[in-house]
Amino acid sequence: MMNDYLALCMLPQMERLPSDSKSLEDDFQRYLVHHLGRFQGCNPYFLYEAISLTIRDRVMSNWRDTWVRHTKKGTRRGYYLSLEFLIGRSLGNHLLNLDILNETDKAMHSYALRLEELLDQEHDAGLGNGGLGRLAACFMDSCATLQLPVLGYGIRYEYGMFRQHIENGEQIESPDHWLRDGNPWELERPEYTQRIHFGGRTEHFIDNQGIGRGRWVGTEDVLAIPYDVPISGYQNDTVNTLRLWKATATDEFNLEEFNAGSYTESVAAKNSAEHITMVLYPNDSSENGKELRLRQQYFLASASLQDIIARWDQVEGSDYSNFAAQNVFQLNDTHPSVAVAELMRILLDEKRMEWDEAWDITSKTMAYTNHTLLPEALEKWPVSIFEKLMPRILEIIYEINARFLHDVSFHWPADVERQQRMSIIEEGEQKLVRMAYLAIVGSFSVNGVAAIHSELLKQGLFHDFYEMWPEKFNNKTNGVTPRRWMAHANPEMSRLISENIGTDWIADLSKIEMLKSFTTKKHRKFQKAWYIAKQLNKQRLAELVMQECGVQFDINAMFDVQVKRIHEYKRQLLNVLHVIHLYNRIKRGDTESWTNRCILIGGKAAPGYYMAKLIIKLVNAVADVVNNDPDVGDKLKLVFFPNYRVSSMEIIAPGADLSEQTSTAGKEASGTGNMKFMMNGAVTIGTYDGANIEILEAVGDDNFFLFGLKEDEIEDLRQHYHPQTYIDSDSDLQAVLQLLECGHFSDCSVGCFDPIIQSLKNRNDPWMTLADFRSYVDTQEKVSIAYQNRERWINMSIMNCASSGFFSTDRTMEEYNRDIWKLETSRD
Ligand code: 26W
Repeated sequence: MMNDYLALCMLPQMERLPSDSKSLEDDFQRYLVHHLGRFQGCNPYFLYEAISLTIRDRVMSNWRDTWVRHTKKGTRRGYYLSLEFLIGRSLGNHLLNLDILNETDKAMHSYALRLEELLDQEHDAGLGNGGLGRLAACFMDSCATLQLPVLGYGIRYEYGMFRQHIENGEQIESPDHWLRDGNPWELERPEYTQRIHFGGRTEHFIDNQGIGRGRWVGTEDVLAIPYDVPISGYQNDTVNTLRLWKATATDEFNLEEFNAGSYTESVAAKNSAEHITMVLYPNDSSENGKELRLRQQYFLASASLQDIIARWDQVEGSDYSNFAAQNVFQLNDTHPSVAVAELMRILLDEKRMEWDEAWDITSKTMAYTNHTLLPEALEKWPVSIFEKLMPRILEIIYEINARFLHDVSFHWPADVERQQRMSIIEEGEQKLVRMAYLAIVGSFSVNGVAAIHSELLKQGLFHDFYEMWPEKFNNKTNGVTPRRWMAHANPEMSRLISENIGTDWIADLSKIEMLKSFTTKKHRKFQKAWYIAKQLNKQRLAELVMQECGVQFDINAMFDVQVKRIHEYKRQLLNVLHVIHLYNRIKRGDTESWTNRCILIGGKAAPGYYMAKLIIKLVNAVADVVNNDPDVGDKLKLVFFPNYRVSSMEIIAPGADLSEQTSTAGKEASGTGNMKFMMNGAVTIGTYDGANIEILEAVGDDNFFLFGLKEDEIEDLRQHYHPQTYIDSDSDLQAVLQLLECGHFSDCSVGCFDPIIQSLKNRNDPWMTLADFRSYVDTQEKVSIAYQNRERWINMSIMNCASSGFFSTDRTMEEYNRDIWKLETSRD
C-alpha cells in the first residue's frame, strides 16, 4: 500500500470553499445539470442529491485536516465498535454544524425551492434497531463536537431496519433498500480494503524461536471494503469519520471457480460473500443464534482491527510497545466482542508475539459496555458454529478461558461451582461461548448505561466478576445529542431559548439550566412564547398524524406519546389498558373535569416476536373503536404511528406533552427516548427504572409523574405474584378486562387477543403489568389535572427542558474520556 498519509501531508492546504448563498446556488446548479444530468422539473430526489453534494464539498477540507491530525504519529485514538449506527438523515445535521442553514435556504429560494422539502427527500440511514444504535450515532456526534479523536467502525448494511406498514391492524415488514438512489454521504475507499478469513482449519508448529504457534489455513476469504461517512462537529471545523464495511468476494475466489469452468458458480460465490453485509438483523432483545449474524460480527471485528493494525504499521512501524498506550476500543454491547480473540490472533499469529505480551495489549485496550439486563438478550454462540466459521478464533477463546479459570481457582481455591459459573464456555448438551464473559475477561472497563443498571450488573448478572475485579466496573449514564434532538428538531423552541440565554447551550447543555429562572411570575412573556412554540410543534405533529394515520389530533388536547420498540417489558399494554379505562369512563358518563387526550403509540416489533405483533394489533383495534365512537368525540383519540424511525422522532418529540416510560422496574437499562422528550419540554410519566430515576432527580418530583413498584419491590413480589387479587380488588381493572374479553375490540375473531389477556393474568407474567395498573391509572389522573392548569404545565415543561443538561451525550463522552479513553481533545 502506498504511504498515502505522508503523500497527503505534502499536498498543499486544500482550499476552503465559499459558503455564501450565491456560491451555493452556483454549485447546486452545476451538480444538478453537469454532474447528475438533471434539469428543473426533475424528481425532487435529485435536487436533494445536488444540494447534498454541494454541502459535502464544504465538509471535505475539514474532513481531510481532521483525519491527518488524528493519524499523526503518537496520537492516542479511540475506536467505537458497533454492529449498529442509527444515523437517520445527514443533510440537515451538516447544515446546522456548518452554520450555513440560512445561506442554503436563501440559495434554494432563488430556485423557488423549499429547503424543508429537500431535507425530507433524504432516506433515513436506519442501520440500527433502536436505543443502542441511536446511542452510537449520538456518541459520534458528540465526539466530533468535543474534538475527540474517535473513529467509528460499523457495517454498511445494504438493507437497514425493515419498513413497517399496517394492514388490517397488523405489522407488515418490507425491505428498506435505502441505498437504491445512491448515498451522497459516503465515500468508498477501496484503497483500504481488508481480507477476512472464514472456515478452513488450524495447524500447529514450532517457530524458529522454539515457540509453539498456531496458524489458520485453507480459509475461504472475503474482502471488506470501507465506506467512510463524515461526522461533522458543531461549528468547530472538525469532521470525524465513521467507517462502514461492505463485504465482497475476492478475485481469486472467482478465478478458481472460473478456471474450473463454472462461471455461474463463481458469480454465486460472489453472492454468498456479499450476503454478509446484506441485511441488519431486526432483533433488539433476543438472540436468534443465526450463523450469518456471527459472520457479521467477526467480519466487523476483523476488518476494523486489521485496518487499525495496518495504520499502526504504516505510521508507527513494527514496534508495538506503545500500542496499548495509543489505542482504545469501546465494544458496543457484546456484538463486536469477538474482537478480543481477533486482536489476540493478529498479535500472536501475524505479529509473532508471545501470549503474555499479546494478552497484555488486548486486555489494556478493550472496554465493554453492557446495554441490557434481559437474560434472553445475552449472546451465547454454539461452539460448533465457531468451530466451523473460525476455528482459530475458537482455539484462542479456549486458551483465554483456560488461563482465566486458572486465575479464578487461584482467587477461590477448590470452588468448582464458581469456575463453572464463570467459565466463558457453558457446558451442556450443546457447548456455548458466553460472549459477555469473553468481553469482561478481555476488557479493563465494564460499564452499564444508567446508575441503577450499573448497580444491578454488579449485584446480579456479573456479580462473580465484580467480586474478582471490582475496579473494572463503572457507570456511564447515556445521553442524546442536543444538536439533532433540540437545535435541529425543534427550531421554534431553540430560537426562543437562544434569544433569552444566548446560543452557548447548543455546545454546552449545562447552560440550559439558566432557563429555570424563567418560571417565575415576572417571565410571563417568555412562558407564553414557550406555550406558542409548543403549540406550533403540536400542529406540525398533528399534520403528520393526519397524513400517516388519517386521524385528526386537536392541538388543545394533551399529546400523550409512547414511541420505542414494541416489547412486553416496556409495557405498552399498560398504556392500552389505560386507554380502555378512559373509554369506559366516557361511556358511563364519568367525564367531570375531563382532559382531552390524543394518544400516540409507535414502534417496530421484531418480525418473529408474536406477542409484540399482537400488541400492535390490539392498539389498532382499540384505536378503531375509540376513534369511531360518536360518544367519544374529541375526548380521546388513539393512533398507532407506522414506521417509527429517527426522522419521525424529530417531529414527534417536539410535539409531545407527555412522555410514557412505563417499563417494569429493573428491566430498561437506561432509555434515551425519555431524554429526547424531556429536552423538548415534555413531562414524563414513568417507573423508577433506568435513566428515568436520574431524570426524576434532575427535575424534582414536582415535575415528574412517578408510578409503580420499585425494582426491589418487584423482585420481592415476584415469588407470590397473584394477578387475580389486583383484579378482584379493582372494579376499573375488571371493567377493562371484561371489555377486552368480550370481544369488543376483536373485529378479527372473538378471542384473538386471548394470549394477551392470559399473559396479564398469568402468575408467572415476568413483567407484572397488573401490579402497576392502579398506580398508573391514578397517576394518569394526576397528569390530567395538572394539564388543566396551563400555567403550571408550562412551567413543568420549561423545568424539564431546563433540567436536561446532564443528559447531553457531550457529558457522557466527557465521562467516557475521563475514566476510560483518556484521549487528548484538540479543545484542551
Ligand atoms: C443479539 C440481539 C440483541 C440486539 C440488540 C440483543 C440486545 C440488543 C440491544 C442491547 C438492545 C438495545 O438497544 N438496548 C438498549 O440500549 C439503549 C442504549 O444504551 C438503552 O437506553 C435501552 O434501555 C436498552 O434497551
